[in-house]
Formats: sequence, C-alpha cells, structure tokens
Amino acid sequence: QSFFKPIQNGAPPSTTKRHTKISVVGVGNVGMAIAQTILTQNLADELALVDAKPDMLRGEMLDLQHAAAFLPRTKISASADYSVTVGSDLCIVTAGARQKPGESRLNLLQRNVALLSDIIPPLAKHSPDSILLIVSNPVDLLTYVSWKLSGFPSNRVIGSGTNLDSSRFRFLIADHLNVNAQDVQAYIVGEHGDTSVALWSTISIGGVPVLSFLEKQQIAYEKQTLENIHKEVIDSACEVINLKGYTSWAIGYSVANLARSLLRDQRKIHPVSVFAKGFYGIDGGDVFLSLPAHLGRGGVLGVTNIHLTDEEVEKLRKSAETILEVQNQLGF
Ligand code: 6V0
Repeated sequence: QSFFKPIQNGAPPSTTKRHTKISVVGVGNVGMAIAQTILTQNLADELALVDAKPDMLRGEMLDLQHAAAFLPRTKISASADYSVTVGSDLCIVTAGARQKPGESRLNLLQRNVALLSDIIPPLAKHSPDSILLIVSNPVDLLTYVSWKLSGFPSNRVIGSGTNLDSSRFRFLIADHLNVNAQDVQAYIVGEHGDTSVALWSTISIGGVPVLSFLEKQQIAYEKQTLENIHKEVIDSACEVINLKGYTSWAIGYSVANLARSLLRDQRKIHPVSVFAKGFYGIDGGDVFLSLPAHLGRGGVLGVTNIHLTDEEVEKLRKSAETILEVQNQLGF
C-alpha cells in the first residue's frame, strides 16, 4: 500500500532532467562548510560524504539530514566505503592530516600524499567520468598528485587554488573603497601560498581598470595600498587560523561557487589550480598552479589569455619553480 494513490492515465515521470551528485571526502571543518553551502544553494540532487572516522561521519550526516525541512530536497548519504560515491559528477577532496608540533612541511606533505593514495583510486574507480576538485593543502601539489593517481585527463582535475585568495583580495579592495565585492574584478594567480601573484593589471571596479586610472591620476599612494592588501591576503589564512583554529566559511562558499560553475556549465572564469605547463611561459615540468580558467560542465575549458606584464610572468614562473622544487622531492 503506497502512501499516494496513483493518478489515472498519468504520464511517466520525465527523465530529461539530469541527476546531479556531489561527493565530499573529509567531513572536517572545511568539508562540512562546503557540504552545507552546497545544500543551501541547491547545487545537487544527491550528496555523498566520506570520512575515515565513521562515528563523526554518521553524526554529521544525521545533523544535515535533520535540516531537510528547511532545505531544497537533496538525498544525503555517508559511508567510510567509497561505493557511496558511485556515479558522482563532482568529487571534492578536503581530507587532510594535521601538522604535528615540530613537523616539517615536507613530512606533512608526504603524509597527505599517502592519504590521497587511499582516497583518489577508489573515487576515480566509482566515478570515472567525474571532475575531481582538490581542496586539501598544499593544494597545488596535491592536485598534481591526484591527477597522477586518478589517471584522469588534466581538464577534469582542478585545485581550489587561489579562488579563495582572490575573493579575499576582492573583499579587501571593496572594503577599502566602500564598494560591492561582486563589482571588483581582481585575480591572484600562481601558488596558493606565499609566492602567489596579484595581477594588478586585471583589477577593475565596475569595468573601470584601476591601475591605469591611478597612473593617469599619478596616485602612487594607492598603489602601495594595493601592495599592502596583497600582503594582507597572503597572511589572512594564518590570521584566521590563529584566531579560530581553522578556516571554513569562505572556503565553503568559494568551493560551492566552483561547483556551480562546473555542474551548471556557467562558463565563468575562476583563478583555480590547473595543469599549467605551456601557459605564460611555464615550461619547467608538469605543474598545477592557479591561472584564470574557463570552467564548465567538461571541467577546465581553457585558460584565459590575459596580457601579463614581464614582471608578472617572471613572478608566475618563480611560483611554478617553487612548487616544482618540492614536487621533485616527492618522487611522484
Ligand atoms: P579537519 O577538520 O582536520 O578535517 C580533515 C578531515 O579529513 C577529518 O574529518 C579526518 O577524519 C578526514 N580524513 C583524514 N584522513 C582521511 C582519509 N584517509 N580518508 C577520509 N577522510 C580522512 O581539517 P579542515 O577541514 O580544517 O581542513 C581540511 C584541509 O583543507 C586541510 O588540508 C586544509 O589545509 C585545507 N584547506 C584548504 C583551503 C584552500 O583554499 N585550498 C582552505 C582551507 C583549508
């Protein structure tokens, strides 16, 4: 006995609407912020969660499920077994080991690489046509490792990269000028870290290029302000971590925004970590770092050919070299 009495002569349900499934691996602070943003923004029909800690995982799943009355309908499942992710369109990886006191960055990186060796092969096996979106740090290196482990074409392996740095940059510029951050166009590219490169020539507000405006007005003071803002962006993750222990909300919104561009084929441009060899004179090896990438349902559709100054190209190459130096020690 079904709860509903079927209607007579009803047409069969339409099968034309695509079912969208997103998997999130790692339900720590970052994974849960991403999961909850995906739910509130109605980006998936199905959300699968995976973590190595089964009790916490089940607790997080139930807690989200209990919000069903206030959210768009999404099937939420969770398991430590990767079969729960089968048929995903997008797999987001946020699992990460925490730095132990006194541990070197390289050692932490090696532990995270070992962790990805357990995660990526089963994810790729269960969702061979999916897009992989890596968030775990150091994100550029781990995106490269995930590309290698998955065997996916490079256009379907993306790192969240400097998408977050760029939104911090846009916020700080907007705050300084008292305008809406959505009207501020500005890219930070390169490594998600200390060697990131702010592309001054790309900064515009409401379509007005800021740098040439300042140059015409000979406002040198504002240029220094922009340099200071970039420095503030580089330091801002540390500041938040020192204050609250981790970062979560901004990365949650930033990754959900990427999920929307990818799954809804928005063809928007995002500074994210992509296979960068061959772009902007980067030729030292297979390296992933952030470039302004054109994103859609197929993953990375292309890299924007913006004009960079010689100084910006040089900084970007340095950023690539910094990543490659560490990458070469991994033996991957
Ligand atoms: P967290 O709160 O410690 O969560 C990590 C989660 O990963 C935990 O729930 C673990 O149980 C889980 N985990 C560990 N090993 C495995 C495994 N083998 N399989 C499945 N799950 C596992 O960390 P938090 O959520 O704060 O951060 C996660 C990662 O995101 C870290 O590497 C951060 O450095 C990174 N971030 C990256 C950002 C970016 O812009 N790319 C921004 C913020 C954080």
